Amino acid sequence: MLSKEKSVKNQLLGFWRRHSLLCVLTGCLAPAALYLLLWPVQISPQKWIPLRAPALTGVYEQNHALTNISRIGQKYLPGSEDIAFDSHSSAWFGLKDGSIWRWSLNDNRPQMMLTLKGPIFGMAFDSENNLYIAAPKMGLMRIAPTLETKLLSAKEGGIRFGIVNDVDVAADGSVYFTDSSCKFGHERIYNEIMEAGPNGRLLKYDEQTNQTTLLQDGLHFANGVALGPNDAYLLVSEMTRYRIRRYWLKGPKKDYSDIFKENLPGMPDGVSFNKKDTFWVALYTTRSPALDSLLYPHPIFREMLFRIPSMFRPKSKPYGFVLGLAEDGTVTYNYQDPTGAFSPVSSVVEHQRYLYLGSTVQHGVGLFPIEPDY
Ligand SMILES: [Ca+2]
Repeated sequence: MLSKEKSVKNQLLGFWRRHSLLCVLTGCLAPAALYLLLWPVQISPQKWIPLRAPALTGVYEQNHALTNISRIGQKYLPGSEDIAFDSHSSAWFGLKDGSIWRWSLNDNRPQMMLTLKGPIFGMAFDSENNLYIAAPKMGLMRIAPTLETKLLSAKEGGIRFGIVNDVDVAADGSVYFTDSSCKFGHERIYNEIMEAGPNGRLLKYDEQTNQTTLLQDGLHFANGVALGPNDAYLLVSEMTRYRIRRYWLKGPKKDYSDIFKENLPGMPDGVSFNKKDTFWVALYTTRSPALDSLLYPHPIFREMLFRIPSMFRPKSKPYGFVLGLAEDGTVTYNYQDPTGAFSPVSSVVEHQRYLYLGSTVQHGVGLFPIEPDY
């Protein structure tokens, strides 16, 4: 009897020894798998299959034009997403801490002018030196030359702006701006990038009537906005679709929208026009094979990634990238920095044959002489 009990005991011990690892793994992995697959998330990603990313050859030939780019205001300007010039050629910088700085020709360093609540994402002057601000925590704002500050618009159609991102001003005083998300606020930018939904809007603010008008919704992370020649149209970057849209303001295509540039080699952020012949485009990141082939086509993987703590999520590769586009969308300038020393580039503004590069992360603003030989 005793030997039979001993035998059963030994069999159980043997089974445990043989399968203990399996039991432990099953006990740990099953809840982890259930968490990754089923835990509720705030995003509702939809399937999208991007076009094959263009190779960094030809018009996108890899180069080191922006490597070793010089910087200005390194001690004073951490995280200046955008730059704007007033009619006196003073440069104005909007920082992620809400401070706004001016650097005049006579100053040996930038001066802090005022501070708003939350980060500054976009800036543009009108002809009377009123500074319009895309301040995602507040909305669309205006700062008069006296520094008097006014909130102009915070919602449209009853929907509050989530991420007011960029702004430009037409010669007639109309103010055009983007809201990247009607669903998430600026503290949840990652959510909007992962959802990559049609939550962005292009809007117009009319100072005379104090009215905000929706020009186009359904945009995918509407980001940079820039008026084209004679204010005939606007360009709007759609960051999570790797493309730039054109919205016509005049002519036979008025109120019609089409694609200006498709399948860019990265995510477009700020767009500006040099008032002559070139649109400057800041590419925030290059294309990620994992995003293009796995995450965008398969929403379930985006949901799983969303459930992983942020510290364990893959980071985008630092890469400096600026494109110049002609009025027909042809690439005319291609400046890159594969080392990513000054990246991500969030805005590019031309002034007196220099490019000023903003970045949400870098200290100081990049300064680069325009050279056509890259
Ligand atoms: Ca932006």
